[in-house]
Amino acid sequence: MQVYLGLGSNLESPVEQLRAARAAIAAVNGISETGFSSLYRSPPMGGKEQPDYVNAVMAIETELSPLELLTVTQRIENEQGRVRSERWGARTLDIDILLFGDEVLNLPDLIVPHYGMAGRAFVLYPLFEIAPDLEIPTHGKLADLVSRCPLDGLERLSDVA
Ligand code: A4P
Ligand code: MG
Repeated sequence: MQVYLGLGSNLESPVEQLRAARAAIAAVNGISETGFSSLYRSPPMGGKEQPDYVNAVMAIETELSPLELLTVTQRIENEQGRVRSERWGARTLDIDILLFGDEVLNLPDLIVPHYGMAGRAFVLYPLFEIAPDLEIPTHGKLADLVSRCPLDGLERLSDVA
């Protein structure tokens, strides 16, 4: 199954967080990496006083079920990402399952397509970079979503994580 993951971090070294997350995800049995976007910086969505985020999108092929994949991504968040933060809301590592093939899932623990993705520049632009022809279930063409989505301060950082 072709899957897209959204990675985000606003710890002091978010680039390192994303690098570690990418390696950890790619090392899982039943997952292989098929693409990785540039890194992008953006101001925190939601207006809370916290550091800027670094975001990226990773493409994988997986034999895991959606819930198995969620267990894996949450384990990686816990093991490598989440450390105690004094600031409420700041993230060392957040991994969102954006798309799982063209499945539409409304499970108690897993909503796919990810509920916020259609309006978030820090998801849409990196996704468009690696999969410009995507059709998002229930939302339509990715290219149309991107063209309607203001940058909101999004900035491309570098070509490779
Ligand atoms: N869950 C349901 N659907 C999914 C899915 N598709 N992928 C459930 C992953 N998880 C999913 O997640 C809470 C619960 O969502 C999980 O237990 C899972 O069962 P969480 O990661 O523990 O909590 P969260 O991330 O704080 O909540 P939420 O609502 O997912 O926050 P967001 O939407 O991820 O936003 N600003 C910028 N610039 N860049 C960012 O990346 N990220 C956030 C977090 C806020 N502002 C940001 C950014
Ligand atoms: Mg999340």
